[in-house]
Amino acid sequence: MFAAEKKLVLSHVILAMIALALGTLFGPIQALEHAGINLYPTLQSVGVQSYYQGLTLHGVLNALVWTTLFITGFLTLATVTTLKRPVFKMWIGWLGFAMMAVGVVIAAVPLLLNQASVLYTMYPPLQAPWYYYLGLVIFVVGSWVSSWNIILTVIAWRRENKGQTTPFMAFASVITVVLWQICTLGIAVEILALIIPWTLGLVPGIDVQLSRTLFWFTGHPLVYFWLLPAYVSWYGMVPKQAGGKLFSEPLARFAFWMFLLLSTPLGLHHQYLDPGLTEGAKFLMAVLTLAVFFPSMLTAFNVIASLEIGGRARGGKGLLGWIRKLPWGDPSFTAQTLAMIIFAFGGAGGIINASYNVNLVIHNTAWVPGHLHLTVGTGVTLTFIGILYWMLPHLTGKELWSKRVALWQAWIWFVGMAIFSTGMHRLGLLGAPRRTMLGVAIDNYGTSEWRIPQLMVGMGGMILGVSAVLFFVEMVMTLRSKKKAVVEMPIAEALHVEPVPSWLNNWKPWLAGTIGLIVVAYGPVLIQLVGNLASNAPGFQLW
Ligand code: HAS
Repeated sequence: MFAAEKKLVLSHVILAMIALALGTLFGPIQALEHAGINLYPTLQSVGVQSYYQGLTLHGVLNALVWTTLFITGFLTLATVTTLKRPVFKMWIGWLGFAMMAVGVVIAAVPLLLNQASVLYTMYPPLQAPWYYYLGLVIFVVGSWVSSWNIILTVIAWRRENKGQTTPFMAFASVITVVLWQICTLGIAVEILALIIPWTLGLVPGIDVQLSRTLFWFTGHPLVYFWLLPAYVSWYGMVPKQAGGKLFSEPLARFAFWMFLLLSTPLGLHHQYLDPGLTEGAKFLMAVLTLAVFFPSMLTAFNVIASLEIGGRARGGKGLLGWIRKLPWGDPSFTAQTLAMIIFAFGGAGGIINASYNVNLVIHNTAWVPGHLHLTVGTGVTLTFIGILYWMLPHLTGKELWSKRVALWQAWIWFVGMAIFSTGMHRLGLLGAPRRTMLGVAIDNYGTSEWRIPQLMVGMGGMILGVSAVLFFVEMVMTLRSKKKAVVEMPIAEALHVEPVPSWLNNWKPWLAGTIGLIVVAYGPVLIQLVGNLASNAPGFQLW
């Protein structure tokens, strides 16, 4: 079924994996640098000029390109399969994919030439050539085009099935891409109205604070754009893989609405320490950030309850005996469940980050990359890897090459990340800065207490490198395999089939609430920043 759609999705997934392969290459190299082994002088002979160029490639390819391509492909597949309906228009899907591919190629040129080492946050006044930002715009617009196709598919289905409730995974996919549409308006305005005129020399300078604020308007909900597709799988697929059912579908739908409502008006929690933004606005966004804890806890409860149903259906007894009975021999299940466990620690760290005064201790320290590797680097990425363990066979009709290798890969990632991010968190608490060559910095302003966590970062990074190699070997060997297999998408049933209340099936109030909250939270901030516009910062290339 859906041969044409499968081809489209496979193209997304393969390009996503190529980006991940190149991006992760720099992970162990950076980790080794933190442990005092600096390979960058050697890498100059192959064109990588500095730690900062490597870090930018790592961040852009992993956090932006791998995630966005995988997500648009995966959500397209989840939508058409659960609606049992072809995609709205095939050509729209290919257009979106082609734009993303072209955008990546354009942005890759200055990145590889070391002209765009501005890190993935691209904070002005660091300045890359104009065509780097153009490449990013084309990439993001491509992801919009793919998202519109998902939205139009669901609209068409709703017309054809009047009065019926949209199946959960299609519903959750649409919420995710609508969130993406709304939140990327920030970065679109930043690049088109501020950065490109500035890089072309059409204006004397740039307003640094306004551009940072527009960046985080997108940059925070971006993390939920990464996370929600993982939740689509944790709610919609993992319960089936566990041998059970989804504990409560209405609760899952409610959590998704809450994410749509609350994801965007939070960006200032990345800017607590920025001057020129009012305390009131920072306080409001701190409160809203802590409110996101609520749908996250609903998710934890619902997902763990669903796992328990599965474990007990497989014969698990006692308070925790069901955990042992879960299908730990299935690499797709194991990778995703390990991702959940690691994510719980990342989420707890997020609450620490969000606490206004505690943020003073960790902001701009190595703690933050510790947090982001638990969340996007594992909660999300290891989940996507787990999904690929059934999805690649599903798309290609080929059997997964080796279950055993895939299982080792997941466990090695889990152990490597636990060591790596504990090292990063400790370094942060000891005051080590982020985005800094720590191996070099220790001679100037480090202390002997940094030594052990630095070694943990180096060691954890190498272990993660081994896991990444196993993953890519698994994927390449599966693609080359001659063994045929028919693997279906796992779709979980709900424990109780109950009618979804109309307030959970009606877009209008939720969209109105989302837009209203954004206006309340960001309106005064933007009015103040635009009112005091200071387009005076020249561009710098410090690398
Ligand atoms: Fe964050 C910085 C606050 C979640 C990613 N975050 C970052 C950055 C990234 C990032 C990339 O308030 C760095 C950006 C940069 O470069 O500067 N974050 C939070 C909060 C949450 C949170 C409150 N972050 C995420 C997610 C991310 C992500 C998700 C990516 C996917 N974050 C911050 C703040 C900063 C920040 C500040 C700025 C720091 C600074 O000063 O610069 C929350 O949404 C987290 C809630 C989640 C939970 C976990 C629930 C657990 C679940 C799993 C349950 C299942 C289990 C399995 C346990 C509370 C759902 C059981 C299994 C069995 C077998 C039984």
